[in-house]
Amino acid sequence: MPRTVEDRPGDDPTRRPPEGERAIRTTCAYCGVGCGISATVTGERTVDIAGDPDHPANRGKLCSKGTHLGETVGLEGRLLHPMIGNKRASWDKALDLVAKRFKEVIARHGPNSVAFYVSGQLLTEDYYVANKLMKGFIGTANIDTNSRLCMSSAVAGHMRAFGEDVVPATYADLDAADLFILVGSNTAWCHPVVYQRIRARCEAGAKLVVIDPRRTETAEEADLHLAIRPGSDVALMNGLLQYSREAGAIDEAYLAAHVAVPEDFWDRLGEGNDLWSVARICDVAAADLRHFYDLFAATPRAVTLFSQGINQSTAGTDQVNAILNLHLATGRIGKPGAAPFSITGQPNAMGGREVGGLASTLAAHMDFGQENRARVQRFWAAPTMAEKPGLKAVDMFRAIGEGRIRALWVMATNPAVSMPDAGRVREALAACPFVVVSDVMEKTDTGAFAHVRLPAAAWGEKDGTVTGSDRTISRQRALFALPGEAMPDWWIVKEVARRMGWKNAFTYDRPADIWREHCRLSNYDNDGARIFSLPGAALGGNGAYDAMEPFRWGGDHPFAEGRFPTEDGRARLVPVAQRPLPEPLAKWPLTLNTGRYRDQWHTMTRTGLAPKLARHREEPLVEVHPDDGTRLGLTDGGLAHVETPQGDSLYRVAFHDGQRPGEIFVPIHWTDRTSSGGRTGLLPRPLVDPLSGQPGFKRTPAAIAPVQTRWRAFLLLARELATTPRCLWATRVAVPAGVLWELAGNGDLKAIEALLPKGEHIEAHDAARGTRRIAIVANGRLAGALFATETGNLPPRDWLIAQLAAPEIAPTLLAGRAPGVQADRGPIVCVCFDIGLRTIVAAIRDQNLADVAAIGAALGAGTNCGSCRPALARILTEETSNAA
Ligand SMILES: Nc1nc2c(c(=O)[nH]1)N[C@H]1C(S)=C(S)[C@@H](COP(=O)(O)OP(=O)(O)OC[C@H]3O[C@@H](n4cnc5c(=O)[nH]c(N)nc54)[C@H](O)[C@@H]3O)O[C@H]1N2
Ligand SMILES: Nc1nc2c(c(=O)[nH]1)N[C@H]1C(S)=C(S)[C@@H](COP(=O)(O)OP(=O)(O)OC[C@H]3O[C@@H](n4cnc5c(=O)[nH]c(N)nc54)[C@H](O)[C@@H]3O)O[C@H]1N2
Ligand code: SF4
Ligand SMILES: [Mo]
Repeated sequence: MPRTVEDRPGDDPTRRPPEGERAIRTTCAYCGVGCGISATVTGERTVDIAGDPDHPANRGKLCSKGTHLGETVGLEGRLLHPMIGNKRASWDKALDLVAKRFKEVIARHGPNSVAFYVSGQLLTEDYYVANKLMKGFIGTANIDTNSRLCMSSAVAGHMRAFGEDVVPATYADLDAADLFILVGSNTAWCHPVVYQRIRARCEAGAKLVVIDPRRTETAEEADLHLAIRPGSDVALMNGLLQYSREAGAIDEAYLAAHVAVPEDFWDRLGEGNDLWSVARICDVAAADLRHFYDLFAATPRAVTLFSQGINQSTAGTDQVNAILNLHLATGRIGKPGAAPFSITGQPNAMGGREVGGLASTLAAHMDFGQENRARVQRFWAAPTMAEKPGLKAVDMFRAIGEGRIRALWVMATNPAVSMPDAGRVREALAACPFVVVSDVMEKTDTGAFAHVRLPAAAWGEKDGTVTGSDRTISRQRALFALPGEAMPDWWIVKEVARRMGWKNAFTYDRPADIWREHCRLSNYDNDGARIFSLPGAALGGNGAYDAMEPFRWGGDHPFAEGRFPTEDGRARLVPVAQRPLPEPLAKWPLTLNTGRYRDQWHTMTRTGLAPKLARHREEPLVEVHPDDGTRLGLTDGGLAHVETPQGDSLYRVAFHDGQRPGEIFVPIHWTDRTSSGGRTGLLPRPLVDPLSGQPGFKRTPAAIAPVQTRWRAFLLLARELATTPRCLWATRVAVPAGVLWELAGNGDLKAIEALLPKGEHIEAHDAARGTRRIAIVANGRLAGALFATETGNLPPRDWLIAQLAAPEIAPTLLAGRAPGVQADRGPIVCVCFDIGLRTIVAAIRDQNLADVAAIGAALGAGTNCGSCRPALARILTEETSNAA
């Protein structure tokens, strides 16, 4: 097996410079913005991260997640060897076993009895090989991706309107727009670098409208925030189209030349989409709605950006088409600064679409039409082509649960956490006769169900390409040698394909070989009917691949000429109507919304390693409107059970008047590895959009109830625990030099004390308050501490956390504070410079700071990645109104 940098597959060892010598240009591991990174390796597993000033997606900027990538490249927790069951196995044994079991199941039960569940976090080259193996050689389209949960409604919407899945915008359009409409997107947290580009344009006079049921930090900075009733986006957009028509803002010439309009389109739109009806359906003030509609009608250069508030709905595709209708009908497309813009979540969601990684597409933007199948079969010299679309994610896991799929391979995704109704998904995984999981981490909730676990190369080790939201393809480049026995995903899939008998079709030695084949397929028999075509220039040799600069396929404005990839060359207006929104049920009076935190990525397998990223939100919160909270007997900072028909989970309550009454919000990030409750995947229904198959994650009927515990505690440890502490509430965060568990429960504390490491005990007890404080000293340093109380207080964690790294034990350790006075900084707001809320508030008061820039000048806060700038703005507003 190749083990060193020099002999890993396909590497040009001369390319990787010795440590510290020269920066390597690569792409961020996280979101679909696709920021370029300039990485300088400083040691065996250490790297300095900076934004790449020459990358068109970010021009040097990075958000908090990208900035702190260096904290996540260590090897702790990594899966470094193939595992069969709980035993280490050689690659040969593991790969042979996977190939053999898949072949056996296929021989007995046919190709449709096996499945791959893959991910937008694979590189394009990985994705291409997996898709080819399944659809051309195994002969079924039962390969779906977590992008099904992410942007499949956008794909379906694009196909209906344009005839092909083409995003008609680029980031440069953001610099030219006069109006931004962010619908169902918490851009400030989830696409921060795009958001900063939008803010920069707003500072030059552009307007920002945010449409989100919650008042997010994105919404707080908007010129107008419409906190619509969840699920009412079609009404809102149809109302706007109708209003634009009345205001004379329809581009009749554009429609006549370039768009097919169904005969009764306008008549149907006219019904019930007047301003007053829409204001009622959306539950917003008619004056605000009119303000938005007037702005749109008056502003030709408008970009509508949308993400999960639109896509993750059982009406997601209709919601997407309502937005596309608006842009087509008003001619706000194909011109600088005018476009509908689906912003993608994962780093390579777009690359997955390009190779055809969804069960509903074949390859290279071709569907399962007769001609396409024949064409791809010819190109691949494939023995058994998939005949029709395969099972989409939710149906796939249902089929596994019903025993129709008997062998599953999961790559780069964590469905035991992230699928809707994840309790059923776990049952399905447990019942599946053969489960393979390729992951970079040793312990994941999904890996716990695997018969075979395969160690994949992680960011910083892998090599290949990704495509960002605006069709820009960039290279991810390896910074480190492959650790342990980890191997790139493409190599793993290829080796299994070869062992299944298809040696000649899977001969790749390096990612560049796969890339060239992918480019060729995009151009194969393509007379221009498919816009997706990769330029010949990218077809050069390995050297050209290594040196590849970011480039965009499809040009800046693929529809600039008004020609669309449909049979008649016209785009389509698609009639869509608002579906009735059900009234809450007596048993489930609330609507549960789920989404993301600024500094965590999905199931936290990587961001969970970075102490700085843990500071922004240390526990999973359920955000509740204060009126609901009081009415339902909750306390701010207390615990609560959230229950839905699918399951229940536990959260810390946070009152937040930015929630609409009747609606609650929880994060998606916590897992069984990082919490006892707080696992959100258990809660949503497995209901999907009928066209795209994307689950409706944002609107689940729910109930909430307070939970009391006898004691509260925290456990500070220099070493990771093997298992989650057993008590009602336990959540973990990484801290410098260790981990911190926040705990609460009713049972005996002895079980928790037993988790402390061996060493000398220092203890203090206060029976009256039920307080116990224990510190463990080993080799003269703090190895662990447990602070617990029934009725008393727990000290701030900051100083104690720092003691894990202190060279000696402070005499005041059990008091939880330094000798002398120690000001508590409060919750950390700026993670880059480690600045807390109290420090910021004090500076605003003492130095009369009037704006975010002044805070930056005084403290540095917000001047690096900028992710906390919305939070700083809010603190300023609060302080100014307090002062008044
Ligand atoms: N920090 C961070 N960034 C990320 C990720 C991460 O895990 N962490 N993940 C990446 C991925 S894969 C994705 S897909 C993106 C997701 O990025 P976003 O889509 O911005 O994130 P979400 O928090 O899922 O949801 C967006 C918003 O939709 C709103 N919403 C809910 N229901 C409705 C509705 O009916 N109508 C409207 N108009 N809005 C509604 C929610 O209140 C929420 O604020 O983020 C990417 N970036
Ligand atoms: N309730 C609710 N659920 C949701 C959502 C929501 O908004 N609400 N959003 C949905 C969306 S949009 C998304 S994208 C999904 C995300 O959900 P997941 O894809 O399940 O989340 P991740 O934590 O990103 O999982 C990636 C896994 O791949 C591993 N990994 C990382 N890099 C590599 C690699 O190079 N190779 C391999 N083989 N493994 C790797 C990581 O360790 C991790 O275990 O969640 C979905 N689920
Ligand atoms: S916005 Fe942040 S997470 Fe997304 S690609 Fe850029 S640096 Fe990475
Ligand atoms: Mo996503």
